[in-house]
Amino acid sequence: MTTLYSPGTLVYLENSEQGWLPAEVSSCTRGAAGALTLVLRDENGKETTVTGSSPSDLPHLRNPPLLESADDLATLSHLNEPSILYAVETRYAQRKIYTYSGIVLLAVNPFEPVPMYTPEIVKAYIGRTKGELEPHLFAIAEDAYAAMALDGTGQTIIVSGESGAGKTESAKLVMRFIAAPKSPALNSDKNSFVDGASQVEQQIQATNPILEAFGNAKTTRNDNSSRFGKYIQLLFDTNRQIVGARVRTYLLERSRLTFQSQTERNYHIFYQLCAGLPSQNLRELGLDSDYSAFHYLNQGGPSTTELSDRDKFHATREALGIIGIDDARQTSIFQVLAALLHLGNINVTQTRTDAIIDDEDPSMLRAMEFLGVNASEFKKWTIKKQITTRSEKIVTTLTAPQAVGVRDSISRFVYACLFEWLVTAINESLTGKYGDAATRAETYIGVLDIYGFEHFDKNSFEQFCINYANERLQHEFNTYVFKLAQEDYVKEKINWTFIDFDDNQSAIDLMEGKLGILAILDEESRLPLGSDASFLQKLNTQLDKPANKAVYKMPKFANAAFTIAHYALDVTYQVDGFLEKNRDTVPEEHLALLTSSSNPFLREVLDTALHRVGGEPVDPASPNGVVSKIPDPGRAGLVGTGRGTSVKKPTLGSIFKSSLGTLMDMLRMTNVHYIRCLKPNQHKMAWEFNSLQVLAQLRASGVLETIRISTAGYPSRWTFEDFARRYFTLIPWRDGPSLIKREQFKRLCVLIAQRTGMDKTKYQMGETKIFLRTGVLATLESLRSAKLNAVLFLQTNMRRLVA
Ligand code: AD9
Ligand code: MG
Repeated sequence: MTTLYSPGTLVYLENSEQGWLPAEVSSCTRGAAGALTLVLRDENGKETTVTGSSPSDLPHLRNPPLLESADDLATLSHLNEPSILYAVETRYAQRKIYTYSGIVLLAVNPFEPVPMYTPEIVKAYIGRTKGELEPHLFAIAEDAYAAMALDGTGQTIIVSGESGAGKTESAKLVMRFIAAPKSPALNSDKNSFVDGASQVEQQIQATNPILEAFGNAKTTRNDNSSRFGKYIQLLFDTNRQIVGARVRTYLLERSRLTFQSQTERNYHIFYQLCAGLPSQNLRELGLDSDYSAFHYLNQGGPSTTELSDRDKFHATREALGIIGIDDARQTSIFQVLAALLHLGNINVTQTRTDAIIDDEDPSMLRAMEFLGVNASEFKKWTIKKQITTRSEKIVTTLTAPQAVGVRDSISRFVYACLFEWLVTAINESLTGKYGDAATRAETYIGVLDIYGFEHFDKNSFEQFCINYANERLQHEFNTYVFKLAQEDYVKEKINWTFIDFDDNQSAIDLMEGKLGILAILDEESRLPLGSDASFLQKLNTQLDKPANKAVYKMPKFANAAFTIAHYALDVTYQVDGFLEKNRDTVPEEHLALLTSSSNPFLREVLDTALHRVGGEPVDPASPNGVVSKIPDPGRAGLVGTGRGTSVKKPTLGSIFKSSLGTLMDMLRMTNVHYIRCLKPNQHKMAWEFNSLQVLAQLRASGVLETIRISTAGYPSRWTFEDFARRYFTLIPWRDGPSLIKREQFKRLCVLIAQRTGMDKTKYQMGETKIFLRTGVLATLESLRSAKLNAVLFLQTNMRRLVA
């Protein structure tokens, strides 16, 4: 410890506002009990005294200025939280938004257009390996492409980060790079299509405006927030040519359709429709460019993006056309959307106890006309409920709020089916009508754009699902990075004490295990009299026990809530609404009305969404009945293969769990690449960096955890041969070449370590590889380049002398 700190040593001083401040040791005294007292001077000249006897009590060491903005954090000689943060911040200030952290690419949102995606830059990254150029999304994309091209192994690029961090933009750029690497128009307007691009490339790009129109909305965090998870597989044939693609979506947020908070909006498509459709068509649909009359649109605050809604509408229509949805079908889609808006305006009132709807309610008549459903049947089953017991059927009346609940559940259900239908249509177009692209495909690169970890003031079922997904992704990440690393140590028989990294398996078990939260929720959801309150009670009796102490907590101050200790953070969930959201039911009678609608388009939409084509359940893995070699990440269906009362309707939670399971199986079969997007500040300001906020995200993304593990271990590992061939120049010239010739690589490695005076605690020799701690490679590299320069200098001067 005495050697670590001396006057002049650069350190970080902990600071409650900024996280850490750079400082310098100005004096250093050792006390009687071995405690060290340091006087630190920060950049403003302010002095602070720190005393401690173990490294954890003393300030973190800071890197020399030359290394502070290294483009791979793994190469920093001091790896600690402040150094990482400082490196990312320094780079961001230099307009360098990308930084590697070992296998992860960190991407800080610039919040303004940056000239980093031009055709020249695209070209520069093609064919280059990851370390050759500045860190970039394109380097990750090229890395994935090269790995796929090498032996056909499937690849997945996982893009994560909190809302507004830049996942969707990054995913689009990656897709563009992979799908159209030589395209000249990559830097053109984001929503225009690449000129001269092949049909496949055009179709792939068309998926973005469509999915964004129907699945993105303005939220407080992001004006264009994705409200669903997306996995797109770009399919390649044996010649590594792109032949098609396949999209899977996860858990579209349904509540938004019928409710938005004041600062948010409904899905973009509704505003686009009102702003962009010619007035004649608007009139036919009973709509108006002023949408304030619609309950589903006027709860949200005034829109700030109205101007572009019209342009976006044209982009959406163009994209729909490209994937083969012609004008007539587009009109059918718009009719269903209009029907939903009218549905939301159905006036439900109440007598003393019972809900009533006027037989002539104009919104109801219009909505039913467009949906092709009998209005009086609709009305009946909106204000009444039928319960089937073993012996009889009992009809009861509903209250007005309950009837509104039924009305809104129908809107959400139809919209979710429409979204599912669109995804199917996109896939038909991208795999070819008869699925021939899927048959021709030999391998693929998948891009996963999924919601990051969420924790708000009030967290509900949606946050539970999102955080559950993140918990599983984090687990895969841990497994990938840490377990594989440790297995390598065992295989190579090096001395290694297993460090106990924070495995989050217990949190996952708590959520999805046989007796876990999702299971208890499903059980409760199936009880006719189940309630959020009794769900919580069951959670507490079954889960609040010593075995779960570390992960499950009953919050002290919040009522009707439970807390999970996630890998990133403790999150408290309010149980209010869990049951209803999980059940996600439309009454059976309404389902029957909708599926026998006189509107053939609506019937098709529902049949597709319910996984029934031609009346028969379809294998979701091959929607066209075509068998593909490419494993399918599964689809997040809405309702299982059964209809009617005999088959249990799967709950949203169970559907999500199974589609996540399929996705994880799939990830395990691929090489995984990670992009972690970071949001530098909460108000979307270009080039403003809030250290504490970024630090929280680095923690939540597991990046810091990876670094902690890798500094404890041996992050660099080279085969004896690679190491020997690179560094044999560092030992006397007679020995090197002759040992290389005799292929005595291990012996060479030992010699190199000895002759360069490598610290014995900094490396270990395995069976086939040499393992190095952080920082060692940096030293060797600088020795090597010094040596090479010296040789070069000698050669040049010798030549001159001879001449
Ligand atoms: V959410 O979880 O879907 O709410 P994302 O997807 O993480 O979120 P998004 O990609 O939509 O965020 O980015 C938010 C905004 O940041 C974009 O609308 C752009 O204005 C801005 N952004 C993101 N990445 C870039 C970039 N590489 N260059 C310029 C960017 N602007
Ligand atoms: Mg997004």
